[in-house]
Amino acid sequence: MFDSLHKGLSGVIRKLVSGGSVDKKEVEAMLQDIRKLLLQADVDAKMADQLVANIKKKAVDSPVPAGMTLREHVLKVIYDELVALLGGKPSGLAGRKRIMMVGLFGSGKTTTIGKLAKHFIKQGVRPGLVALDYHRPAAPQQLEQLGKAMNVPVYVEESKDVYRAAKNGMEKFAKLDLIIFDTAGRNALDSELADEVKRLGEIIRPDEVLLAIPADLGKVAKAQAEEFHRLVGVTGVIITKMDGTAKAGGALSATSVTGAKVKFIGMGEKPDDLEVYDPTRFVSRLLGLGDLQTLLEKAKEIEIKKESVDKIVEGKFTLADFMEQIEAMEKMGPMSQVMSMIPGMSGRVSEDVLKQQEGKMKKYKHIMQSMTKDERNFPDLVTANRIKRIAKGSGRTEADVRELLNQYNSMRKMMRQLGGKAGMQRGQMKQLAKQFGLSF
Ligand SMILES: Nc1nc2c(ncn2[C@@H]2O[C@H](COP(=O)(O)OP(=O)(O)OP(=O)(O)O)[C@@H](O)[C@H]2O)c(=O)[nH]1
Ligand SMILES: [Mg+2]
Repeated sequence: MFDSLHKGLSGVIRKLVSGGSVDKKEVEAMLQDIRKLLLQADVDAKMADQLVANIKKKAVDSPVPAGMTLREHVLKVIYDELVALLGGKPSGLAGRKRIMMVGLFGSGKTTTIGKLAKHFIKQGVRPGLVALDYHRPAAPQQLEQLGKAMNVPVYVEESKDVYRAAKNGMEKFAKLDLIIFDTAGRNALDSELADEVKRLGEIIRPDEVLLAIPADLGKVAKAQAEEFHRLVGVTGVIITKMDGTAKAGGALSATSVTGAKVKFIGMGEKPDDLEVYDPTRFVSRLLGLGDLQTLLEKAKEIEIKKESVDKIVEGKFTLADFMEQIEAMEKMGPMSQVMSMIPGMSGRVSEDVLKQQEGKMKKYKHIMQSMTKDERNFPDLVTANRIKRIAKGSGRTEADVRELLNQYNSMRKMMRQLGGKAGMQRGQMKQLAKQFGLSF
């Protein structure tokens, strides 16, 4: 997603942050680079021009505020303006009782409903799903399968009457916290779809109408969001398939001007591939400033225990902790995604290296699984004899087991050196990275 924009922008920012002294002329050249990058990401030319003009006015033509260097000032203005372009303040979901999902054919409505269901279940909200697509024969079954996989009830109307389906579905799930309605798509927003969506809106009276827009739609997203908005009053947009295009800037910036806020972004086909959209974080990541907050939240979600973090910081951690951390890291997602959220880390380590590290972690995990609890808690107990047994038990070589022990020892040493609780959050991220043998 956004790889080239991210690479380009973070390159410009790195130049800005790490170069020698900066003068206004250089800043202007940078702005032209930024403009070019935005156009490549399919951002509307007028919007890109406006952005550059705004930055120039605020950063170059105005005096630098006291206490700031030109460099810091420019960085802050670039950041603020990009955030404004890509949606401004994040907006959560207002109501949660009835969500109606709308969008054209194949825009990702049904897939997104699965992701939303998972998102809400994690928050302790029990949803029910109602099938409202009786045009495409397999559509209700698709929703049923999805519900089955997540243990979420699905209402399918036998009579195939979409309006009865809406009423009966609401009755059936009246006691649930949340009902999500999966409406039918069409090739275009023709009068047939318009009528249906409008009538369904009147029956359901949803708290949220979420419009699914595929990222590769680009600038056209604006017209589509506006049309749907006129019909049913779109309360939020979900940009889907962000993972599949380098040109998602068009859809994101275009919808942000319609007043319909982007609330989530879809990053893949699986139920976990949904992110709450927060323009500030998004821009931080684009600029390579990292996204500590998202990462910390993810870490919280999977409950990296405080004691285990303390142990790491104090250099007291054992192989048992190491294994726990590997498992926690695995739950966070692919290393490349995790790395892109750590300040100063994005783009520093190549995909290949990360893949290699992931392979190693898997290997280490298998080896540690073959150890006894005592061995994991007191790694110094692992003697040559035990190494032999562990290698046999895990189907790895003795050299592999030694490699793990060496890695563990040098990690422990490094962490002891890092020590201290100052800068704990940043430290914590560094520790996580260090465990993967990455230096930065
Ligand atoms: N890569 C990727 N694929 C996605 C994403 N969201 C949906 N898809 C895929 O897009 C295709 C269409 O998704 P659906 O959820 O069936 O779309 P829909 O809007 O319900 O389609 P209709 O019901 O036919 O109108 C499926 O193959 C999905 O797996 C995403 O965020 N990333
Ligand atoms: Mg569908």
